[in-house]
Formats: sequence, structure tokens, C-alpha cells
Amino acid sequence: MQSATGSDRLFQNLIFDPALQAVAEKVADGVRLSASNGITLFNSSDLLGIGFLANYVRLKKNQNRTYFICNCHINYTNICQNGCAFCAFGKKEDEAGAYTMSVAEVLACARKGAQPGLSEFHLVGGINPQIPFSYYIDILNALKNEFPAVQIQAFTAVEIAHLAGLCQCSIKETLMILRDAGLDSLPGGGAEIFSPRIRNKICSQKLSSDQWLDVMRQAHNLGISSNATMLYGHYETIEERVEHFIRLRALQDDTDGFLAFIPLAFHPHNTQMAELPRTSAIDDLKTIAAARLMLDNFPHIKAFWIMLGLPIAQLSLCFGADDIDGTVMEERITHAAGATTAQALTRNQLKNLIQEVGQIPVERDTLYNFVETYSLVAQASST
Ligand code: V47
Repeated sequence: MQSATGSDRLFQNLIFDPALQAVAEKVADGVRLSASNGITLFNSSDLLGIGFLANYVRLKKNQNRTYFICNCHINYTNICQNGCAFCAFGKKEDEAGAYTMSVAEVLACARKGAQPGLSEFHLVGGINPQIPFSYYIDILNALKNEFPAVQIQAFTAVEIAHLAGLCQCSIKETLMILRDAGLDSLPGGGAEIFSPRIRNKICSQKLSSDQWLDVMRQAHNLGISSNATMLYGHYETIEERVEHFIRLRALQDDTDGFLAFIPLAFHPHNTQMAELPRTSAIDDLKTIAAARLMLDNFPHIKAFWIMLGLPIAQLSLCFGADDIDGTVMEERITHAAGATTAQALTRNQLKNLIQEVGQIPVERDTLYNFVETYSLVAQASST
């Protein structure tokens, strides 16, 4: 009879749900989890067991480091023709509160957010049929001209597909034109949930999942990295969440172009789906942990503090996340839907949040190059 090793015993002692044992064995052996393992994770109520497994993988991949970035979000227009039911940010052109920033206003916003050591501008906007293709090129040129050292992470796959239509070019050509104008990487938005059943219900006018994945594939093939997201906590089933992971993981096997996965917790306020409740803390933590365990080829899992709130974002760092996003400066999409988080955090606040959970804060750039590594020492107060 074989005797259990120290790590076998550790796994057995920390996992209480017998249904998780098979998953735990795979995790210990570094074996890829199946869709059915993913469903087991979501269906288990052994939250600490799931968290232990996700943290084990997180430590193997990223040690005790947690990343953050000095970034500045700019939501250049909220006018959007897609009318997604989950979105409180998008407005019709003639609706009160609709806006489109001029190129000068985008620059003014960038100057306001340009703290010393800024690494990234993060630009996302609605699909506004009135904006010409030249506007996007002008924004990229203007930002790169004034801030040559700041990386530009801009335009979700949804915007890229729209821009390809505007300039009547292929996705590949469009990405090449944007890259020449200053685009460095793509954010992960617009993925929502890949299930056609739910897409038809909550964002029927948006590009399909196949199109979203195709834009990402083509970006990665050109050497343009991106993130990926999943909007959860609405009408989707656990099976549909797991299917979303599996499709992302398959694309990552082919391209290795995804940097981070970011689960986005649905905020119902002011949306057409306002009858739905906010996600629970348990669901948020399980989703982060399941993502870490299922997306074995993604280098990073990000806990977007704006959407999760600081307490859950901080706890997520013990449930598989190794990135807490950044300073942000001004965020309109989640705040339109009822987020009660601040608009911005300072570098020190982010650093202290990470140190408080006993992890090493690493300030990064868009591509996860180290900008500065801080000490492991927890600070008593945040500034
Ligand atoms: O695509 C819209 C989501 C996304 C709501 O790549 C909502 O690093 C919750 O993608 N409740 C845009 N979510 C934001 C985004 C993002 C955010 C942070 C970091 C990164 C990254 C990307 O926001 C949309 C949509 O999925 N969203 N409305 C809502 N009511």
C-alpha cells in the first residue's frame, strides 16, 4: 500500500467536500480540469477548499506577488447603438446625459489622469455610429504624441469589429492600422457570456461569441496581447460559465495572447435587468477561484476592485487572483450601474491592500513587466 505524501495529506485535510477530491488530485498532479470538474467547483459549498486549490495554483504561477498598475480609464463616448440589456452606461444619441468627448477632451482627461509613473491609458466606449474612423486614429496619435511612454490599451473586440466596418477593412488590416497609430493592446470587454442563448437575451445586437474570439485570435496573431472577461451573475447557468472558460482556454492554447482573465460581476442598477440581485460574496470568490483553476494557461486572474468592492477584491487575492487592476482615475460603466466604489485609488492604497493580505505588491506595466516591487510589510494606515 502506498503511503500518502505530505502534500497529499495537506490536500486531504483541507478539502472537506468529498466531491472535490478528484479535482484536488488533478490540481496536485498539474492535470487540466474538465468541464465537469468546473461544474463540481461551482456546485460545491466547500468555499475554503476551493480557495485553497485556487491559491495553490496561484502560488505556483505567480508566487506571492500581486500586481497592480498606474492606469487611467477614459470612456470617450457613452452613445451606443447596441442597447445591451445589462448596460446602464450606453445611451441613445438624443437621450439626456449622452456625450462624446472631442479629441481635445480626451487629451484633457488624459492630462488630468497623468500622475507621475502612469503606465497605461485604458480606453473603452460605446458603439457610436456618428463617430468617423479618423476620430479613433486622432485619439491614438494625440495620446502617443503627448505621452509616448504610456501604453494604450484600447477598444474591445466589439469596437474593433465596428471600426473594421467603418474603414471597410478586414479585422487584421484594421488592427494593423490602429497599431501603427499607437494601439498597444486590447482590453477584455465585450465577451459577456459566450452562450448564444444568453447573448440573444441580453445583447442581441452585439457581435457573436465566434466574432469576439476571432478578433482576439487575429490580434494575438499580430502580436497584440489582450485580456478576456466574463459577465456573470445574471441569467447564465453554471454550465454556461464553464463553457465560457473552456472556449477561452482553447483559444489561449492556440495563441497564448491573453494576459489576464477578469470576471465581471453584474451590477443591475439602472439596467433593463434591474430585477436581478447583486452577486453574493460567495459567488464572486468561487468564480475567481474557478477561473484560476479552469484557465490553467492564463498567466493572470484579475480582481477588478471597481466592480467587486475593496473587501471582496482583497479577499480574492487569497482565492486565486494575482492582480487587483489599478488606480483607474475615473470609471463610468460600472458606476452608471450602481457601483459604490471610489473612482480612483492611489498607488499607496493599492500597495497597502496587497500588503495587508501578506502578499508582495508589484507595480506592473500593461504587459506585466515589473515597474517596481515593494516590500511585504503591511502598513497601518493608507494614504
Ligand atoms: O464589456 C457593462 C461590462 C465591460 C455592466 O481588460 C458590466 O483589463 C457589470 O471590459 N455590470 C467593460 N459589468 C469593462 C471591461 C474591463 C473592465 C476592467 C478591466 C478590463 C481589462 C476590462 O463592462 C463590458 C461589460 O461586460 N459591463 N455593464 C454592468 N451593469
